[in-house]
Amino acid sequence: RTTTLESRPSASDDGTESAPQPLPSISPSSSDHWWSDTTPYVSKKKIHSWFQLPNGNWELGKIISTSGTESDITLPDGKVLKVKAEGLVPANPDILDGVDDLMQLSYLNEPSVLYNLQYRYNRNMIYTKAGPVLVAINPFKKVPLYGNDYIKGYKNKAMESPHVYAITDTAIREMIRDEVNQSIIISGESGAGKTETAKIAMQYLAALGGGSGIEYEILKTNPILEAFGNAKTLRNDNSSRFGKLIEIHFSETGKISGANIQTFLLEKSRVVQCNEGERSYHIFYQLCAGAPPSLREKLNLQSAEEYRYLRQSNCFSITGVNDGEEFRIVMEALDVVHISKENQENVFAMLAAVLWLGNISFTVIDNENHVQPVEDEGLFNVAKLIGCDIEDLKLTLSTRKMKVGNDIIVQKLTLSQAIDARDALAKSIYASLFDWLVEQINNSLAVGKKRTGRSISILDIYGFESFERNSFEQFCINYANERLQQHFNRHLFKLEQEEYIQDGIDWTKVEFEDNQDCLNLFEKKPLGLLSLLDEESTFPNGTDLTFANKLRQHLNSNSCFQGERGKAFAVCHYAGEVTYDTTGFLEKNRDLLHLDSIQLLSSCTCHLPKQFAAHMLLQSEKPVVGPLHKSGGADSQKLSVATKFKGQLFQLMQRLESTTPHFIRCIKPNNFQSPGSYEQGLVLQQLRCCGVLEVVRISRSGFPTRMSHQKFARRYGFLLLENVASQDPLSVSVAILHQFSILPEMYQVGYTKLFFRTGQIGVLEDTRNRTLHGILRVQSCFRGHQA
Ligand code: AD9
Ligand code: MG
Repeated sequence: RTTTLESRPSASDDGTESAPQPLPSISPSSSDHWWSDTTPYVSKKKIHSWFQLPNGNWELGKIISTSGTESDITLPDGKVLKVKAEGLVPANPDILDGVDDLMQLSYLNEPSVLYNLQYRYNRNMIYTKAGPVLVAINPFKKVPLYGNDYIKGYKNKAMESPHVYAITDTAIREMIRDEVNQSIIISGESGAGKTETAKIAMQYLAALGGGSGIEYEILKTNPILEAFGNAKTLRNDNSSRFGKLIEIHFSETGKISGANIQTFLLEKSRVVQCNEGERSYHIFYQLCAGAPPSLREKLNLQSAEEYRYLRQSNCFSITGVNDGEEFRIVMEALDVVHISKENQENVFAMLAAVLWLGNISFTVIDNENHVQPVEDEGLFNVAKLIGCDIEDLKLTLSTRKMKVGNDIIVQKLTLSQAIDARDALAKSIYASLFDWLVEQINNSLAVGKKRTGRSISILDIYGFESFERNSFEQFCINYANERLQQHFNRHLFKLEQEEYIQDGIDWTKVEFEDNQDCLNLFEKKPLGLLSLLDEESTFPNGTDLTFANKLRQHLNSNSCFQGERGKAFAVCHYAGEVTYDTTGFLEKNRDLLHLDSIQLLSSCTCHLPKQFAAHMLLQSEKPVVGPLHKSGGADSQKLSVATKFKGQLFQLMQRLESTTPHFIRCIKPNNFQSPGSYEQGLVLQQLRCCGVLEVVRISRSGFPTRMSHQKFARRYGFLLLENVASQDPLSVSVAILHQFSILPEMYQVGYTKLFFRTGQIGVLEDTRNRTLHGILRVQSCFRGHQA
């Protein structure tokens, strides 16, 4: 990494109006022991201290006496308690209540961090810095922190308290200053607020403007993608079921010139099946509730309750959401991204076709359980909506053509095979529609075709999930989160410390929770979860159970793996242990669509299904075969879902590696999506998972700002009073440090670079800016005189 970090908001120059400032005497220049919570804490009299209640929560008390191993503590309400002295943890002085960077805490320990975050949260200050990382706690209510006045405030630096706007502003500044692409990486559990945070960052970027309304268009992609890619789950009423990287391009003048959206692995199983209390994708309910009468008639649209796919989970509405109104918002947004009315109607026709597909049922026609689709409105509507021959549709749903030697034979499907074929068709139409929409949006956003400038990417993927029952989807989602966690670790712990050591400065290593073992468990070849899954998926006789058995057989020695009974296994993720049920793993991983179905789509008179079919054929270079075609073998297989996903993630990480990352960690304060409730245990678990305390520790004792001797000498050399033109960069640098009386404990001189503690470079930058400003003024005066 070559970028410097000097403009990061820091403890000393990051004041807010509302949050109190630290004691002047407490500054990082004192030796390190004063903040370290690893030093044994001597429980002194009258000192405020944290102690833990039996329920695990921390409570603040004042020590009145200590004898032996026990201390007497008074609580704020006057009660006196006897507690174990060794369990006491030092509390910070009141004046540090609610500091806006955890780096400012005198005592850095878990209860103090929890308390500080809660203190701020209770006052609607949901953002707090943890060194370079922005911590955002989901308020689950509207907070008065956004909008034009705030955007202006952060733009002209009138406001500096931690905020998504502030971190986005930093990204813009660093992009311009360092000429390096930037990324804003948002992580956190499901429901923690990633998608909202991503939108807030986009809002700030959009305020930079671009001309041609491109920034408005970019914002309008959100309601569209959320309608088609988000759904109500048990964790989040608006849960993203796909990952998204939006890359916003800038022109050389710093204006937005276009954007590109990349999406990752949409959860398509949700289209045909979802759990009690959850919903399918929002757009289905929106369409049913909001379609105008003419459209309803054309699509023969019924209410959501009439469709089997929507009915099965017994949940149709979301509290506080008007699906009909949302539909109008989506239609408007589709206009904005230049999707023609005709195409919009085609999109809605595909949605209706998916819904009607779910209503197709079958009758058994012989004693081998072979079936035929029932000729009812479901069948008729699907044929009409996608524009295919009704007899072709019936055949596709009830038979399978197979090649045996040189002959084509037709095999009848059993009931469960027919249902699978029907559902596979519905899923593939929906997933193709989603991809098609993203493609249209990208065409519309690619205004500035000549991409000369830089970019800022915002990453918002589905958060870590752990349900009662976890399937293939959670397996992929949690794997993605492991990858992201590693990127976070790499940048904040590994690279940071490696750089200190390489450049030969004094440094005691800070340990962090490395998740490499868990990633190995997934990725190792040939004996990792993904390889074994792929192998079993290609075996003709492989089943979910044989897969689970194989895992137990090969992976039991891995410390992150736990074999369970039957078809289950567990993985120790960085964010906690998750037990997966392998039921459906192989089929979802194979994700086969029979050639018959693709041929049916190609034969359609409507252009969308035709396009989908062409795309599917292109994706699977080799002919697609069904599970009935028992030849197996790698040569007849298209890429498995897991392998494709892994490839996408690797690409994503590569892309992110070429950017300067800015991390936002979203935290969910309770599991009920309810405002005002802050559960210490839940927050603490999330803070621990992402190593927030360690990040703060490194940032505080570390040297987050660095600059090569050359750059430093070039940048500030002209401020020197004595003439040093002939000297080498290191001597010039040292002269600058002396002239500005930078304290020795505030920097270290490495072999190639100078390393500074937080905030140190600020003084120099200010002087430089003032001086440059002065020079410019003098020059313009001078030119004025000449003229
Ligand atoms: V998932 O991994 O996609 O399931 P996210 O994306 O982390 O999840 P999301 O952004 O969807 O969570 O936030 C969940 C809900 O929290 C939102 O629907 C809002 O109701 C609420 N939320 C989140 N952030 C804010 C905020 N800054 N202000 C107000 C918020 N409400
Ligand atoms: Mg989300």
